[in-house]
Amino acid sequence: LAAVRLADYQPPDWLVPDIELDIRLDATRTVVKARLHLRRNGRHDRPLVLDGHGLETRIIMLNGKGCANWPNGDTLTIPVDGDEAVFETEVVIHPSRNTRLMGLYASEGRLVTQCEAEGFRSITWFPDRPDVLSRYRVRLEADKALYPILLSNGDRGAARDLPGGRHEITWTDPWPKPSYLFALVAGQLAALTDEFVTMNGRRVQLAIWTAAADVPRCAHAMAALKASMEFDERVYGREYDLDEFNIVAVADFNAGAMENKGLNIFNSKYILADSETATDMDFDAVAGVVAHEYFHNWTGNRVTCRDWFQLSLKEGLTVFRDQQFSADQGSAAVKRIDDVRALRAVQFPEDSGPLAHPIRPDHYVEIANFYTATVYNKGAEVIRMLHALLGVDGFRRGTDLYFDRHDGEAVTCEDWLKAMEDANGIDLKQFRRWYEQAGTPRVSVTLTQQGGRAELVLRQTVPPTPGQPDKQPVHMPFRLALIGRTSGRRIGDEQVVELREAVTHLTFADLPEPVLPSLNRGFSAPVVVEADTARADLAFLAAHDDDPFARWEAFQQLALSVLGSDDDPAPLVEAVRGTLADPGLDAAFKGEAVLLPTESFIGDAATIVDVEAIHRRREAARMAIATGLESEWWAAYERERTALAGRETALTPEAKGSRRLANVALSYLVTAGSDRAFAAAETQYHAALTMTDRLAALRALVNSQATTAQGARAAVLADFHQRFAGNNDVIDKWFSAQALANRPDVLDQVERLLKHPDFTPSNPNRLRSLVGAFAANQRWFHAADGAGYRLLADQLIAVDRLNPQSAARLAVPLGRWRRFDAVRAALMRAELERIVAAPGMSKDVLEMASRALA
Ligand code: B3K
Ligand code: ZN
Repeated sequence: LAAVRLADYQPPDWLVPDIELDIRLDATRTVVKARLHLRRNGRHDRPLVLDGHGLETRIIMLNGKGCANWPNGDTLTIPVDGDEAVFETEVVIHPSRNTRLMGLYASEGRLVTQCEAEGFRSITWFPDRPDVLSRYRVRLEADKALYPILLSNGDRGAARDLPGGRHEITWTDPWPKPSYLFALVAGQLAALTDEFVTMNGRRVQLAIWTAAADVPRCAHAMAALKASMEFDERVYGREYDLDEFNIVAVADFNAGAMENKGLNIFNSKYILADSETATDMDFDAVAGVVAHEYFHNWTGNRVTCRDWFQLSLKEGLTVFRDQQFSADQGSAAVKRIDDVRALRAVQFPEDSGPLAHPIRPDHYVEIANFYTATVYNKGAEVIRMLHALLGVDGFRRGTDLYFDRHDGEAVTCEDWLKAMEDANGIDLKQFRRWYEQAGTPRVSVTLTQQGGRAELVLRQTVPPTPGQPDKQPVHMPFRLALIGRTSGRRIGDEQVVELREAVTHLTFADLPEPVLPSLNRGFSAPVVVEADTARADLAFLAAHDDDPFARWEAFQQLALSVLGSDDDPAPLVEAVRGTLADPGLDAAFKGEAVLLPTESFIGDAATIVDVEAIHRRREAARMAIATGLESEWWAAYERERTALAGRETALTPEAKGSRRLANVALSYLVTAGSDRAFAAAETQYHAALTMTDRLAALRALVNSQATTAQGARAAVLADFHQRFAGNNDVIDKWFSAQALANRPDVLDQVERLLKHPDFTPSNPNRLRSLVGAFAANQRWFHAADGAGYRLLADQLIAVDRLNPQSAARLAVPLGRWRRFDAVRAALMRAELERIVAAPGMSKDVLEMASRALA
C-alpha cells in the first residue's frame, strides 16, 4: 500500500486559472469536454500531470492539436512548451454504473456529484488537488423532460431550449476554487425558496431542492440557513458572496453533506424534517449540518486547504463554528454535553487504538479514510482551546487576520496558527503539539488541604500511539474552581489555568471551608481527568457543582466508579433522585443528567472490556433506578406531558426539554415493567404528534425484556413500518431500533432484516442503520461465539464491491480487538485477516484493516 506523505509536498507545477466544462448529461453515457487554461507555476521544465479515474478518453488536445500522449492508468502526462497553454479533453463516463458515489452518479433518477476529496478525477482529467484553484464556466446540456433542473456552482446564465427535447444552461462561478468544490445536479426537483439580505445589502435567493412532495419538509433547514447567514455576519463579520445559494437533498450520499460553492449537496437525512418524521435530535442535526456547510463558505471555500493533510484546517474550525451556532440557538449546556459525549464515544476510542492519528496526519494511503472524528471533533476541540486561550475578542482578531491574509488562497494549519499569533502577539509554539501528537492527554489531579490552605497538583501525560512512542506535554486551558464541601457553593472565582509543564502546582489560601475541585469545567481541554475522587464527593458535586458540564460529569464519574464494580447501585439511585427533585435544574438538563453512561463508554474506561459484566451491572443499575424511583418517574412523566399539552410539536428549548425528560422517564418506567407502563408506552406510541414521542415509545417497548410486552412490541414495529413505508429516513430508524435493541435475539433479528426487501446496502444510510447500528450494540455484537463479527465482515466484503468508503467504515469496530478478552480478540483478528485476504478488496478497506492488525 503506497502512502502519500506530508513531507513530500511540492507546489503544483501547472496552475489552471480557468476551466470550461461542457457536459452532455445522460444517466448511462455522459460526455464531458474540458478546456483547461494552463499556466506554468515557477521556472521548471516538468510536464503537465493530470489525474483521471475510470474515464473513457476520446480526445486529448494541446493548443488545438491532437496529442500523441495517452493515459497510463490513472495519470496522464503531457509535455508542454511555453508558459501558457490550452489543454482539451473529451471523455465519456457512466453515472448509472457508479456505485462508489464519488464523481458523477445517479440517485433516484437524478444526476449528482461528490468531488471531495478526489472525485473530480472521475469526471474529467485534471490536477485534482486542492491547491489548484480555477474559475469555472460550466455548460450543462440534458434531456429537458428527464432533467428539467440543471444546477452548478456560481451565477446562473440564460437557459435555452435545444432541438430534440433538450436544453442547456451555463453557470459561471467568479470565485476561484479547487476541483473538490465543483458540483452539478440535474433532475426533477422542486424548491422551497426564500431570500436573505446580507449586511451590505446583497439580496441572495435561497433554494432548497428536493422531490416536490418533500418541499414542506425543508422549512426547518431553510430557517437554519438564514440563521447561519445571520450568525456568520454577527459573530465573524463574514458575508455571503453570490446572488444565489442552492441546496439539494439526495437519498444516496456517502457523507452528511458537501459544501460545494453556492451549491451544497446534502444527504437528505440532514435536510428533510417535520415533526411527524424527525426527532428533536434530527431537527438539531439538520440545523447543525446546514450551518456547518454554510460556514464552510468562508472556512474551506474562500480560504481552502493546501493539501489533504490540512483537512482539519477547514473541518475542525468549521465544526467549532457549527457548535458555537447550535449553542447560540438553543441550550448551550446540553449542546456541550452532547458534543463531549460524541467526542468520547468515537474520537477517544480512535485516539487510543490502532487508527490513532494527529489532527494533522502526516501520511495516508486513502484520504477518504481520514474524514475522522479526530480531524473533525478533536480538531474542533483544539480550536475551542484557542478560543479559550485568546478570549472572544482575541479569537476574532485572529480570524479577521486569517481571512484578510488568505482570502482566495490554499493554506496550511501553520498559516492559521501564525494568524492567531500575529493578531494577538502571542507564541503558540507549544500549542502546535496538538497538531503533531496523537493520543488523548491524561491529567491526574490531587488536592490536599490543611485548614484554609489547599494545594492542587496537576500532572499531564500523553500516551504513546502507533508510530509515536514518546510525547511532549501540551499547552492547554484548564478551567477549574473550588466547591465548598459544606456550603455546596463555589469558593472564589473560576480560573482558566494554562497547563504547559508535565507538573503544575497551584495553591489556594484563606479558604473558609473544606473544598472539592471542580475540574475541566465546560470540558475546556479534550483530556481524560483522573482525580480519584471519593464516591461521596462525586455525589456531592453531582448535586452542587455550579458548572452544568462539571455537574453532569460528576454523575458520569460516579456511575463509572459504581459500574466498574459489583457494588450496590444505591448511590446512583440517590443521585438521580436528587437531580429529579432539584428545582434549580431545567428538564433538558435533567434528561441528560439521569442517564447512565453507555456500555461502550464503561468499557472504554476499563483495561479490558468485560462485555457480560458491564451489561449485567448496567442493567441492574438501570433496574434499581427504575424501580427505586418509580413514583418519581411517573410524576416527572405526567408533569412534562402536562407541560407539553397544547404545544406538543413546539421546537423551543423548553418543549424539547420536556419531551426529553418525559421520554427518559418512560423508558425507566418500561424498564420497571408494570402493565401500566406498557400501556402508557403503547398509548403514547399511537397518539404521538411527534417522531420524538413515537420513536421513544417504540424504543422503550422494543428494548423491554418482559414477555408481557411481547405483543405490544410486535404490534408497534409492524405499525411503524407500515405507517412510514417509503420514507427512507424513517425506515432507517425502524432498522436501527431493532439493531440496537437490548435483547438477546438481536443477532437473529439482524440476520432476518438483512433479507428484508427494504435493506438496500448500496444506500449508505440504510447500511449504517442496520449493520453500523448493530456493531454499536456492544453486548450483542460482541457475542462470545464471534457470530456478530462474522456477520459484519461478510457485509463489509460484499459492500466493498459497490462502495469502498461505506465498506471501510465498517472495519472500525473490528479494529478495537485489543480492548477485548483473548477469545474475542482472536475472533475479531480472524475476521480482519479474512477481509485482508479476500480477493480484490479496495485500498480503502485494506488500509483500515491492515492498520487495525498492525
Ligand atoms: N467536506 C465534506 C466532506 C465529504 C467528503 C467525504 N469523503 C463534508 C463536510 O465536512 O462538510
Ligand atoms: Zn465540513
